[in-house]
Amino acid sequence: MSLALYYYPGNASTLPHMVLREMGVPFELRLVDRKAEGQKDPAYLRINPNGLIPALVDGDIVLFETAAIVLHLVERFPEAGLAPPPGTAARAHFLKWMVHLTNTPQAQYMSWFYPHNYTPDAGCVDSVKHGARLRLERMFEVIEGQLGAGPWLLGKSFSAADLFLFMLIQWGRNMPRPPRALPGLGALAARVWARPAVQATFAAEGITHEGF
Ligand SMILES: N[C@@H](CCC(=O)N[C@@H](CS)C(=O)NCC(=O)O)C(=O)O
Repeated sequence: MSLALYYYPGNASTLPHMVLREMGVPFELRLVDRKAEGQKDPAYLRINPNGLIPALVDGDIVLFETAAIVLHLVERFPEAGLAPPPGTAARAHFLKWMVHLTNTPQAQYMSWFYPHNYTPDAGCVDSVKHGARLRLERMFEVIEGQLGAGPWLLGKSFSAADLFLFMLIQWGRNMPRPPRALPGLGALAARVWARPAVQATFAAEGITHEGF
C-alpha cells in the first residue's frame, strides 16, 4: 500500500513527516500550496474537508488530524518502535502525551499564530495573542515539570511523542519566552534535533532556519 503525506513546510505536517522518516518507510510528499490557498482547493477538501494540513493517504485510508495520523502510523509499523507496546503502562503514558500535546499546546498555538481568527474585533487581536502567550508559557512549564530523568518524554524509550513535543517547542522559537528556554525542554529538543531523520525532514521541507 502506498503512503502519501500532504504537507506544507513547517506546518503540523512536519510531525508525521518526521515520523515517516524515522520509520524509514517509503512515502510520497505532496505539497499543499498554502501561498495559493491550496488547502481550500476543492480537490484538497475532498481529502481533508476541514481545509487544514496535514492529511495522509494510506492505500484506501484517507486521514486528517495530525495526532490520528501518527497514532495510525505507529500501529501500522510497530517494528519501527516509535510507540511502546499496547497494553503497557508506557503505552498509556504515550497516549496521554499524544492527546495532551494535540488538544492543549497545539490547539493553543492557533490563537498565538492566528489571533485574528479568535475575535471579530481588530482592537482585541493583541490581547488574544497575549492571552495565548501566557497560556502557552504555563502549558510548557507544566510539561517541563513532568519531565523525569529522561532522556525522553517516556524515560529511556524514544517515541513519536518526543517528535510531537519537539515540533511544538520549535513552533515557539520566536516567542518572547521560547519553550527551549526551559532547561528540560531545551535539552530534549536538542536531542531530537540531533537525529538524522529530523534533520532530513527539515532539509526536505526546505526549512533553513536554525533548529528550534
Ligand atoms: N487539528 C488539526 C489542525 C491542523 C491545522 O491547523 N493546520 C494548519 C497548519 S499548522 C493549517 O492547515 N492552516 C491552514 C488554514 O488555517 O487555512 C491537525 O492537527 O491536523
